[in-house]
Amino acid sequence: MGQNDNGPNGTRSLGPRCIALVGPFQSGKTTLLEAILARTGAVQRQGTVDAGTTIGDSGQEARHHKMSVEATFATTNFMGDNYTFVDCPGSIEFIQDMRSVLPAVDAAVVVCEADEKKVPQLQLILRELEDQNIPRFVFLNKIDKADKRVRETIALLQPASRVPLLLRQIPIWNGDIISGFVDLALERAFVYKEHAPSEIVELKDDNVDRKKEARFKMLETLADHDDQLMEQLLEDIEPPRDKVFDDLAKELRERIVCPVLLGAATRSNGVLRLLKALRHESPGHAETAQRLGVKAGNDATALVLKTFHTTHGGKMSVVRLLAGQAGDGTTLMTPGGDSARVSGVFKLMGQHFEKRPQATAGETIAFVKLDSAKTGDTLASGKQPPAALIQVKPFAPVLATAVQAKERKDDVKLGPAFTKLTEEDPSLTVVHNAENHEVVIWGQGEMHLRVASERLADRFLVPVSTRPPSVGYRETIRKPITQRGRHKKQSGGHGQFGDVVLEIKPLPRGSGFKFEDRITGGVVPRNYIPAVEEGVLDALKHGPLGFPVVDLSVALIDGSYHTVDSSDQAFRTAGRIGIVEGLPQSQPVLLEPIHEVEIVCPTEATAKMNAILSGRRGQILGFDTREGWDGWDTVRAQMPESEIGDLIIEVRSATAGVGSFIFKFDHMAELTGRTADQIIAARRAAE
Ligand SMILES: Nc1nc2c(ncn2[C@@H]2O[C@H](COP(=O)(O)OP(=O)(O)OP(=O)(O)O)[C@@H](O)[C@H]2O)c(=O)[nH]1
Ligand SMILES: [Mg+2]
Repeated sequence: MGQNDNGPNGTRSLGPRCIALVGPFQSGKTTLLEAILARTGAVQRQGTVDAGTTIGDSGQEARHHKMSVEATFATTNFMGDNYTFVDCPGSIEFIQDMRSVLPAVDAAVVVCEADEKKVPQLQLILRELEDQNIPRFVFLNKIDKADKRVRETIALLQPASRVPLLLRQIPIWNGDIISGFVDLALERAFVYKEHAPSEIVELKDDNVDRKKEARFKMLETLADHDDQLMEQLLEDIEPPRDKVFDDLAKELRERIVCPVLLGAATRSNGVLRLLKALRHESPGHAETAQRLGVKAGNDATALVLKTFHTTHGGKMSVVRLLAGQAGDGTTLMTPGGDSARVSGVFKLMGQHFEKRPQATAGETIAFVKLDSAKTGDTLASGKQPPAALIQVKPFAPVLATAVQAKERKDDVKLGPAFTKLTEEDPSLTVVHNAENHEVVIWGQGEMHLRVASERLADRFLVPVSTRPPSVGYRETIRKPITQRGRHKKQSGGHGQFGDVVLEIKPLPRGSGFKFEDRITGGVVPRNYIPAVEEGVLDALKHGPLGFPVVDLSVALIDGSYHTVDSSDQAFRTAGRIGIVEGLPQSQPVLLEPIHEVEIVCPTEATAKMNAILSGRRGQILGFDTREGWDGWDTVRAQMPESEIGDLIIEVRSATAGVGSFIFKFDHMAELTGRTADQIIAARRAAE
């Protein structure tokens, strides 16, 4: 076999590796994992996504939707070394799992295809890798249905990467079909075999020149960071093969190039070459630990990549052990000072776990019942709490749904289920609205929320129903009024008597509510006044239009009492009556929340954003280029909350899935006319 089989590092093993498979939606990551597992003998036969037989999508929700919805781990062995591959979801909505895993991997394989529409997504993913300094290969997949030159494809994909995409293989065409490839570093030609290693063949004449040219291009790019190689190229000296492999490995590790390999995951084409490139060129855990700033020493140090709860109760923390050893009985501490004892180490293969003895540095394994550990946590075995190696901040949520247990008896199970749900996926947040008792799950998109409610049912055994969350409408008044509120009841012995006169006045937007006591001469005794205010506040929870009333002042200016029949209760009722009778005459008006929205999108979609925002009663505040993002814009606008509800769906469809936004409350604005009438009517109908 060729030089590459020993590799630039000879036979020295770098220990167990952890490699992420990432890339745009549906590019073939799960299929590639399957091909890798079949090629390395971890599975007997390569499963397919369509038949629902892959390890990567073995989770219930992934199977159901035929797409990955969480990171899946599978450990295998290749040429004597332990490798854990992490199949990450491609959908932007599930990108959080990828972001939690990336910091601890040695390298990523970015699986992509020659599809122009997926370039913005590719850019987004490469961006994460660039920002986190992760060495990365591109695996140009689906080469079996390539309909353009690979060189054209590279040109198409290049704008998504800040570093050069370095073509390492060129295809061998047989008519319209790619039948094999030439490895430009090995200088060998291979013919693809379905589900078997490619076969070395003689390089044919017409490919010799193409190879020469492409190889020169590859070397030229490498030489940009290697003066010696540049000199050799200029002087027409053929660089030694070892030198080329060394440069490939070095420049990958320094993240100044991104090598591109070709293949077809469904046929297992190009998979062995990919594995060999990973073996010889990707860094090992020692380098990864160094990148993360792990202190040298004997302590076990690990990062939690994912947390999940099995139906049978156990919490699993998938960790990458970056240094030291850990097994049953090892005590690990979080940066917060909580400690937990490892009581079970498992090797992962999709949904399947296999108990195993102690783990050594570099391995990716699952620990059970580390109750205090969260995804993203640094764990260490020392006496002192470790410093956190990383901080992964989830993306801000963009879509919400209100949820309710389908059966009342499950209400008590909801709280713990939400805790587990958000522990598993930190890009979901659960918000309890104290005002209307609504429970709202916030997430990254429609599918994300759908999977969240499926998970509540499947994993945590609480079936839920969902509906759009209510909008934070309010109402206020436009006209001042003075209103009497009188409560008098004579029933049998003890009666009830309370009598107040309220001066009700509008206040400027954002003032909230003010209560004033302007009683003179004790016409309402002091001790009843708090009860009047309580009654007023109670009535303001539900104004004449059906919403909480804000931005008004209520002054208690007059009233009367009865020495026997007056009570707190009677004055509370009187205060309430004053408001209930007064407000309808004060020209109530609906208020709707307006948020400031900041949309980010590729520049070609900016005009579409303009139209989307205008169509949703948005007021554009300005456009700008997105800082640090070539080819992207930022659009700022003010927009009613009711229109933000499903805004993300439209934004995503106008941006090939990559547009997003953040928003924050700005002000309440009066809403009149037909839209207001409809909202008020809907509210009445719901009551
Ligand atoms: N023709 C062809 N189709 C492929 C290849 N690899 C994957 N596919 C198909 O592409 C589709 C998506 O494959 P997956 O493996 O689920 O892709 P993925 O990247 O894991 O998808 P997500 O995880 O949902 O982003 C499936 O229908 C695969 O059969 C390939 O090499 N050639
Ligand atoms: Mg997948």
